[in-house]
Amino acid sequence: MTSSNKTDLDPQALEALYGKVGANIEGAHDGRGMRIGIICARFNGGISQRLLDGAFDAAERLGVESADISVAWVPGAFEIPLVARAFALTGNYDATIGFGAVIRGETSHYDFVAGECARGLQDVGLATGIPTIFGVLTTENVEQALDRCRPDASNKGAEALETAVELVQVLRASALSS
Ligand code: INI
Repeated sequence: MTSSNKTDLDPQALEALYGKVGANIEGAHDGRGMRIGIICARFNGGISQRLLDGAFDAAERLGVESADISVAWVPGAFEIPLVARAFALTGNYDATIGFGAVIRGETSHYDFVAGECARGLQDVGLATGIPTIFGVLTTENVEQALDRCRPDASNKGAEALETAVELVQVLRASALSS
């Protein structure tokens, strides 16, 4: 997960906290046995595909079987939440992730598409209790989008898959999942 060096969590401060609180819940990065539904936008589909590649790399690292990942393609980012909801309601998935790119320079309705996709995914997660991850890039230009789906550790698709696994584990550990 990427936050700046100045704002990163200090492991020593965390260690000090452990002794004080009743429960300190963190999600293990262990995806064994998890089933994940991924929804990809065909608009800027080359970006979705690169994010998907990153997600599959991370899945392998964290023990998620590729056979336990389902991928659905939709026209654009605006349509992602509806299919995320359908995945979540089946009861067959531990988490869902949306992949796509909304690029400001390319659209006059950037704010609507990006904002509604983010809001819709959050709504799905809150309504269903299934971790629903916003893996859609929202950038000023194509170069920024390409920069965030390179085939290395900085790939945002990999980050989204890691986030999904971590959230599933946090909910399990805190016994908040239904
Ligand atoms: N969809 C995207 O995924 N990214 C975009 O940048 C984009 N632009 O530029 O408009 C986009 N538009 C399509 C939108 O997601 C819907 O598919 C369309 O409005 C039909 O509902």
